[in-house]
Amino acid sequence: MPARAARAARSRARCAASRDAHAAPDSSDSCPFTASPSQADTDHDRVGDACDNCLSIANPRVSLSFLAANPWATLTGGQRDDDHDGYGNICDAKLEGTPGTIVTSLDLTQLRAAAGKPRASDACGSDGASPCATFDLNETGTGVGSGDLARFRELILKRPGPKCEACPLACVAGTDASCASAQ
Ligand SMILES: [Ca+2]
Ligand SMILES: [Ca+2]
Ligand SMILES: [Ca+2]
Repeated sequence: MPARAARAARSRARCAASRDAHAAPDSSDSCPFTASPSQADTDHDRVGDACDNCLSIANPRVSLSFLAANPWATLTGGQRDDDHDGYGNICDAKLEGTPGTIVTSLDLTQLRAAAGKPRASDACGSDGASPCATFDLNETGTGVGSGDLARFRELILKRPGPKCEACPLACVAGTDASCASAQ
């Protein structure tokens, strides 16, 4: 094969293997849908800084089968984000129905009203009707509990995040959950 044709063939092969059009193939790309030439990953959770919904806290993407097994769940960029605001659960203690942008004691009141409830139910918060998944702040266990309270204490008096800047994070929901129309 002439050299030029060989170069073109190699280029086509690279494009086919990398959907964000830079050198890393999707199989090893920390951001397969967002251009991330440096592949930087500050919190070492294998989600690149350019597409991480919690930049400074490790929160790996869930498996491809997660939503089928957990239909209450919602993801952005393949990571847990059950209120689908672009901030992963693990860095987002700003809970539904509380005013302001900083996590306060009002959010703690909501979390306490969710204590002991199964994360798959919609019986949480002070109204007893909020999705409990949004209170699963440590993304661990089947209910809202002491681990989520411990995570909350790390987040109180802070804003949610930080997350990747200006990253379009696709929202994907299980069959019982939903995504906001505008992300
Ligand atoms: Ca990361
Ligand atoms: Ca992270
Ligand atoms: Ca969130």
